[in-house]
Amino acid sequence: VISPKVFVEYLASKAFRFYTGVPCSYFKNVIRYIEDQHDLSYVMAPNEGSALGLASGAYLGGQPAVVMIQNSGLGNLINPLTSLNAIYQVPVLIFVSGRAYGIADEPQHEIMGKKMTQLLEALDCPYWELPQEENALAGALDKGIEQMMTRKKPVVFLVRQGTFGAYAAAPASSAYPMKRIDALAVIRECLGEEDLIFATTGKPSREFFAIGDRPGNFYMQGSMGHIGALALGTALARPDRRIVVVDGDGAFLMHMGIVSSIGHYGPKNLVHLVVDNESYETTGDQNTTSVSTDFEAIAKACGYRAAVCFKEQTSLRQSLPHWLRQDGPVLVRIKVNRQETKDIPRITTRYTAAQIAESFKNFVEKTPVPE
Ligand SMILES: Cc1ncc(C[n+]2csc(CCOP(=O)(O)OP(=O)(O)O)c2C)c(N)n1
Ligand SMILES: [Mg+2]
Repeated sequence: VISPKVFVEYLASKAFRFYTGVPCSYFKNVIRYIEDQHDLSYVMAPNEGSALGLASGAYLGGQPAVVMIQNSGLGNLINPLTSLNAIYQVPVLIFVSGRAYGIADEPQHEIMGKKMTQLLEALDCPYWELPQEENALAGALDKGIEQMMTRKKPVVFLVRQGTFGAYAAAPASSAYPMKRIDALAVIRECLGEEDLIFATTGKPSREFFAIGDRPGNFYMQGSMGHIGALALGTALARPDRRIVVVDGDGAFLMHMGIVSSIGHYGPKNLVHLVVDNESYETTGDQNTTSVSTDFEAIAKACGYRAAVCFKEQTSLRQSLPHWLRQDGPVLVRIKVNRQETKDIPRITTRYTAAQIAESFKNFVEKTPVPE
């Protein structure tokens, strides 16, 4: 086990003071440690490709930089890796967590966990496993950094589960009275029987499943940030069915461009809910940038017919049925706190991902496509 302090201090001694990424729970304590250091910065990136862009810009600005991501986000990073860093010869030190890498894990991680080393090889990207013992750390990092500088390209360290030890940071506080699961319960109460629901990646979909599974719920397991696109596709294919998206702030920010597409095509049958805790709660409660971003203004500027925000349960319960029946697209931002709900079951204990898609599609097909 490597202490976050030892890891970060060693990197800082090699001039790495600029860190960026999208969180994985494997890096939870490292991110907290960096955020607590006055002379280091952790820059929140909306997605992994942006993280590599940010780190590359820092390098051009004279600051060598580190990217920390989950392996699920390797897909997002490949575009700048191949068409920016490789050809412009911009070195960046990248740490990639190994979900489903040599361990049993959730199905959404399986393919990437098995194939990521082959992917890195295909991309001519040098990679090593990060040692799990502190006494091997300096040697391994030195070798990687040396290769990165001489070859003038990004190098990757794969990080196994449990590599980093504990770091006790003060928990982030939040003044909003509602818990995420309570907001989800209100949403569940207000749904019509025929409504089609798309619930976002991570704990929001797990909690929504726990509150009360119903036909017509699509639970996104991986593919973070793409729930809006999925819902827009179904909304356009089935203008006769009401589509309700249950998004998270981190996921909404990840591929926010889809908001412009939703606004542009303007499906009347789509309501976009964002359960906003200003956090990537699922991966260990790291801050997102949502605190400083006006989602309602963005939605309206992109062509949504209305955008509203609720901060407590009573008004949400009173008004949500109205907004769910309005002509869309409508954005409903729901501010919730960062309190964790323990022991939420995994959806995969009941359904495979393929079963989720199949039963959803069957539910849609119960009513024929209108002429
Ligand atoms: C491309 C990608 N990057 C990172 C992750 C890891 N991940 C899973 S859920 C999650 C946080 C989601 O945050 P948000 O949408 O705000 O939901 P919350 O957990 O806060 O309710 C992250 C970072 C992932 N699954 N996919
Ligand atoms: Mg969140």
